[in-house]
Amino acid sequence: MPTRLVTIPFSHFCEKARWGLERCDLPFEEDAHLPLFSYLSVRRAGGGRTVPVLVDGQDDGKTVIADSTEILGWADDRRPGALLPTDPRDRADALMLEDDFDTHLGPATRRWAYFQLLPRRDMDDLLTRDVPRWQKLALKLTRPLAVGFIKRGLKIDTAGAERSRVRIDDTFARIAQQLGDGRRYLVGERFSVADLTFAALAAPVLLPPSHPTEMPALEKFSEEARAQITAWRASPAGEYGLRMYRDHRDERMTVVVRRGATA
Ligand SMILES: N[C@@H](CCC(=O)N[C@@H](CS)C(=O)NCC(=O)O)C(=O)O
Repeated sequence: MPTRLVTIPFSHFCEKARWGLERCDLPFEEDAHLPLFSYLSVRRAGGGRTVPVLVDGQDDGKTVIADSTEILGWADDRRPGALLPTDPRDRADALMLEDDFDTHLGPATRRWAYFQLLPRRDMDDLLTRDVPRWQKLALKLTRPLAVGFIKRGLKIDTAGAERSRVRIDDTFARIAQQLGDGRRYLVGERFSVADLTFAALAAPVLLPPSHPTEMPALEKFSEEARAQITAWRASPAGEYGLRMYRDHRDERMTVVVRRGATA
């Protein structure tokens, strides 16, 4: 049985797990769903509430991992050093940064990007790519209800988007400071889980061209949002995040079967 990754395809925490698995050259099938509809598959797989959830095919699905950080730890155990530095101090630093990005940057970029894009029905085709057909249809029929639910659940409103913008600025400023001495990676001399997590979780506001799920075109955003994205992309942290995508995520290392695409 193949290893399965239950996802919301455009979720940046899912991209974090997907990138880590591909970097470790571990094959998997992606089982893609829309937000809210994902609960069913997550529960059925043995997860909690959120995606990504990995179901290990090597032991007939007995091992279920329901958190992106733990999925990357599982992947690194199989390819030691591919994601986590082997030096204990560097490893601790990388894990601390990963946790910081998971806690602060990830929720902020998600809220800011949702705030910009949720009102746009013309984004639905992009967001529903690869999910089962019945979910696309269900979204069409229940859109106002589903969007209202997501907005309330994630506090997506003008004040929340502004708080998130400030939080993204804060993280970008801290990263710029850290990169100020000319280093190419956040920890040590090599790409690690810290770089991967920053780039994946910043992707919704950097729109990297080599992102594996198609990102919305810049023109789809309001003028104000376009100016903000352009400024983030040109900032030292933004340039670094885009460089991580360019240099370390330019092609797929495994074939990903999106099961939803054929369902
Ligand atoms: N700590 C989790 C967070 C994952 C997460 O927030 N996933 C979101 C998608 S980006 C989710 O599943 N949201 C559905 C929900 O919270 O109900 C991880 O790193 O895996």
